[in-house]
Amino acid sequence: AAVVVAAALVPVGSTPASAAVVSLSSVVPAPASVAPTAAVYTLPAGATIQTAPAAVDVGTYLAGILRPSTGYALPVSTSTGTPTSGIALLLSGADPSVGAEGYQLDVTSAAITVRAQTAAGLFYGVQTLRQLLPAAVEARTVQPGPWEVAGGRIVDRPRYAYRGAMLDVSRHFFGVDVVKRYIDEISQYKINTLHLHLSDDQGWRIVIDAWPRLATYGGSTQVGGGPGGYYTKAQYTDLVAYAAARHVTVVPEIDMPGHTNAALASYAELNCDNVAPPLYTGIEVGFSSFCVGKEITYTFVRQVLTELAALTPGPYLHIGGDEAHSTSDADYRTFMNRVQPFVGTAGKTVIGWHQLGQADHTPNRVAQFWGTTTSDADLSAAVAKGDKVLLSPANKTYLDMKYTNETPLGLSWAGLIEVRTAYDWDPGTLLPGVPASAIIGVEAPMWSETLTRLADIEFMAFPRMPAIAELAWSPQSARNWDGFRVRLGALGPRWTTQGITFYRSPQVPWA
Ligand code: TNX
Repeated sequence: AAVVVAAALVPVGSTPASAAVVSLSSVVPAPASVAPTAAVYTLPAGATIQTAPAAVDVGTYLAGILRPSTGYALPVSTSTGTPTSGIALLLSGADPSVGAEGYQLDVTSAAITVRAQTAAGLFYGVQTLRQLLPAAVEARTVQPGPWEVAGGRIVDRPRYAYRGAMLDVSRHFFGVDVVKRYIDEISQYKINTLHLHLSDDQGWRIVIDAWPRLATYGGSTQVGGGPGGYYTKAQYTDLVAYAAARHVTVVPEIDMPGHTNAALASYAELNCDNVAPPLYTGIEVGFSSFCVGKEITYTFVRQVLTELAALTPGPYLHIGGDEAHSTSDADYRTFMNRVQPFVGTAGKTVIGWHQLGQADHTPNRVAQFWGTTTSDADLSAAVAKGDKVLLSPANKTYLDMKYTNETPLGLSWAGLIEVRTAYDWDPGTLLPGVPASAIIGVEAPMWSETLTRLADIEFMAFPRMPAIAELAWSPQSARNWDGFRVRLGALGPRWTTQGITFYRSPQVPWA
């Protein structure tokens, strides 16, 4: 099922109003298979969106994208009949190879049909269709059209089940609107998991009823001393639902036993010496630790994780475990071996940074690798114990690393990450000691020590987040840098229309 990843734009000579029809082979992430035809579909003003009853939400989502720019009514109707015109989203008849998240897209001169086995598959088919329409479709005011789509068939499915992005809302707090916008952006590229780093030394960002000062005091500042903030349970639940409507699962993280100054500052009794440290607004790491020998530590962690699990429909709770430099190795194991079962008791699966490999295995545990080398003792221990592995190598996937020495934002401890560095590697072979079958996916973390607003997040994410999304979605055989840089460059006008701030990497031929 290899694909030809060809040039991005195919000129259409006879239609002066539209410079070009987007090529079926220009989609990011690259589909598993693409078969173009000479046909062209033109969306008529009277088109309807026909959906299977169980996929009305996907139809409504598509209509929400298309109506403002086309000015068309695009009514959404439920029907399972064979479509003869307009756009149909069907839960039957897809090539069985599409599996649980894939889709089949057929474009003829008469109609567009997306078929899948699930609403998620249809949602990804819709994201592909969206990219095949002219970039002006992303405008929020009526544009002239015509709304043409190149003919052919795409049969597509993801390489990995876990396709992640992480946002650090602790070092700088980002409100619900910013996080929703980032969810919209990642879901365009078929990312299905948003990991929220909800606690760290600089801030605690979620209300916990049993320990209210975590949010009201522990959340009251951030790096640089600004006001910080936190999510109420209602706001957090709204975020989780917004993500779910875009087929994104939220994975909440409470980082421990290190990275805990905000909690220790909020409750003196959590400290071994019963003295609360001051709030922290710098960017050092590794100086804080929960008090491993105190029983109240475990009461606290159990209550926090239980409340968090109750807010979390997804399968995972992330318990951090990185850079616990102020916790001895023995204490680290003692702490994690006591804490991990709280996650299982709350009905969730443990995920943690790969240092967690030091602690006992728990069922289905995931170790998130953030190293910069190709082997690591803690990771090997995790894999030997049966852990699955999520790949976030810091020197390739860290969206907070600078692109070049001149990048005004970001850090550089893991290296400079230009677009090619982020893109040009194979998740299946990065770690020679880890069998490909242990890899569940790839995640791109965005740490926020230097990032204070949406435009900063976007500048660091674009174009590297779509690059990592392609690693997680596309078969290795469909990927190569020479084709990718052209497909990426063709997305520039689309991002401009969407109002996305992005880095115009000199490695990419921007359209
Ligand atoms: C390392 S990676 C950290 C974070 C920092 C990040 C900055 C990891 C698990 N820990 O605490 O924010 O570097 O790049």
